[in-house]
Amino acid sequence: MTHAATTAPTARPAQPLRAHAGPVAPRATERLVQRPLPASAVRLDPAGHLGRWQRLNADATLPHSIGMLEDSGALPNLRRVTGEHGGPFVGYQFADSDVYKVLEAIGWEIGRTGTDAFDGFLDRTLDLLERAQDADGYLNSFVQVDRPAERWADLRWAHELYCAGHLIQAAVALHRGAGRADYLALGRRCADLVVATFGPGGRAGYCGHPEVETALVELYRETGHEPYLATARRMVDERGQDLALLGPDRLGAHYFQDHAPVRESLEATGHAVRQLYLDAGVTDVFTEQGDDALLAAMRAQWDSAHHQKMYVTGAMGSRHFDESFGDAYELPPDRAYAETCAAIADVQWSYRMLLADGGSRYADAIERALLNAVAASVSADGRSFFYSNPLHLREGHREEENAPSRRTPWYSCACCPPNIARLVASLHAYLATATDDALRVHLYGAATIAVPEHLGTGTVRVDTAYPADGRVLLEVDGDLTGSLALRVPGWADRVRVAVDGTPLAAATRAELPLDDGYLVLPAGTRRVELDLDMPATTVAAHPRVDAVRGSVALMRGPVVYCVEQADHPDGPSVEDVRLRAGGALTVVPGDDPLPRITAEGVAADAADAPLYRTGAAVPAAGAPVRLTAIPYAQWGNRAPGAMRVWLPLA
Ligand code: FUB
Ligand code: ZN
Repeated sequence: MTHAATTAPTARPAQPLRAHAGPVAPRATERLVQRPLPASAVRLDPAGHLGRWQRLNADATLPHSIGMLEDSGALPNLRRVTGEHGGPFVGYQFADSDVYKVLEAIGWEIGRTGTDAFDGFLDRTLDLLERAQDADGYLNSFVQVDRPAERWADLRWAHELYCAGHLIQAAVALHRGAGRADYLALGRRCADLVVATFGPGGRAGYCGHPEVETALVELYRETGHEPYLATARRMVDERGQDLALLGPDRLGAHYFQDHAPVRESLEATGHAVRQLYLDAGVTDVFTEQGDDALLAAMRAQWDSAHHQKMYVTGAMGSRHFDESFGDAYELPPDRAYAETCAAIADVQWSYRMLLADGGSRYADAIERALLNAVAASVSADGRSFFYSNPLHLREGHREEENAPSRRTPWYSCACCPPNIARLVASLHAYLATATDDALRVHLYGAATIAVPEHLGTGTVRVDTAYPADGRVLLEVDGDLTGSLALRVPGWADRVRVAVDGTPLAAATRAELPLDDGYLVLPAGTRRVELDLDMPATTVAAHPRVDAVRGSVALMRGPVVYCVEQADHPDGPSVEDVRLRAGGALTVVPGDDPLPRITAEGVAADAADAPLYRTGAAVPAAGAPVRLTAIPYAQWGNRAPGAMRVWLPLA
């Protein structure tokens, strides 16, 4: 995305930054292939690609979201509980979770910068939440006021546990990032009630929308209190066991991932965000407690989602009707639902799989989703958002609220915007991990990484314009006594490496001696130049993705491109363009750090063509056109118009 400069000042830290963990901080390490670094060990350079995004998030997305919590009714809903607001409940039953996601984002933001800019909001909101929370820890503004007799009565739809999960995650983030024991206590009161109600010895039950599982595990990690973990485990174990806990629904049991026990559920199905949040929670439970059947199911789930049901942008979920995964290879570009939250959930889950299972494929998936699907969901000014992320916007698109032609400032179901805020505020935590003997770098961005104590002292400085180009310079300032393992992305064909000034290899990825996708450089390495060739290329989908058969997408490195009408103001319609097979693709630098791609195409105006023609299998040849493609993440920031990722070949 193009990150416009913003002017809102970010308060400077008054104190040295706190050392703190990021969103995932496993306690049990014996099953982990690698461990997270503390979030405070990684600082993204504010001038780099990811760092600019974090700055935009802090300066624009977060303040905007705080304002929208008021305007959308989410905070007034909570004031109904305290009697300060007399209007009706506004929005969906789970609107409280919008507040919690913003709070979570603030926790990571304070941890990252030490800012005090949000302290007033934090204090006011804590005061409100504490007063709204029932004495036994219950907090749900819809149920408390409108259905007081129906606590935990509608596990299928009421989202009480889902909201509790987001409250718990906010509490953990604010405790880790900002040292807020008051927020942790608020979250624990709620979690203790969840444990008392649904934990061991309590009634059986789990939420129609998974989320609380991963939250409870993280709270266990933060506090060491075992019942949180045991409750998450119980919810994972009970799900899909035909206990009639959620009951029948017009959307079917698959929608809720309640059709089969978790260990037997090997295909990504049903509501995409629900499936992916559940998978994150299951992976967390495996990490803490073991059970190889859980890991095996997660591997199968991951393969199903990523090898059969993922868009080229990393987005997931192709059906609008129930926001769900489709069948294998059902990936229509124009009717892609591709909800922002699903891409975010996939980043969160794939990171947990990276920790638990290792392998650069997980980091490849994180990078793909982050730089394409998630990045596209935010406007250049950080204040409007896509909910669904189609790969083709048709001329004259008939808009639906969740499928607009342009990003909008908020949604009546506002799950996505604050979800972006919490992910981006914690992005630095995803960059690198450690094993007993190596520092592993997974995502490339200009950054400084503190060497973990067990691997020496000092920092590793990463200088790169990635993904604008593929050159990454890593320099050790201090003493790295372990090795340095660098992910060689799956998209990279040709790689040059120089270590301490000595060229090691100029090789194809397949020729490199990679360990699970990582190039491992020995202890004592001081300077590595990694140069990943980043030509513009075409990418074709599996032949069974009928919706884009005969088409290709343009990519450069990890970045997916699209053709937008705004770059072809005098025609042709991007609906009618085709790419000349084998034609040159030219990388054209411009104002934005990410270059454009120009390509040879043809176009024949098809606006008046009959819907069906007899006997003409091949479309008529068209006139030559010069096509301009921009990064998909940047589409929709200029004049409205059609856009497409997949280009039929001429
Ligand atoms: O149900 C809560 C959230 O609202 C889901 O995760 C989104 O898909 C939207 O339906
Ligand atoms: Zn969403």
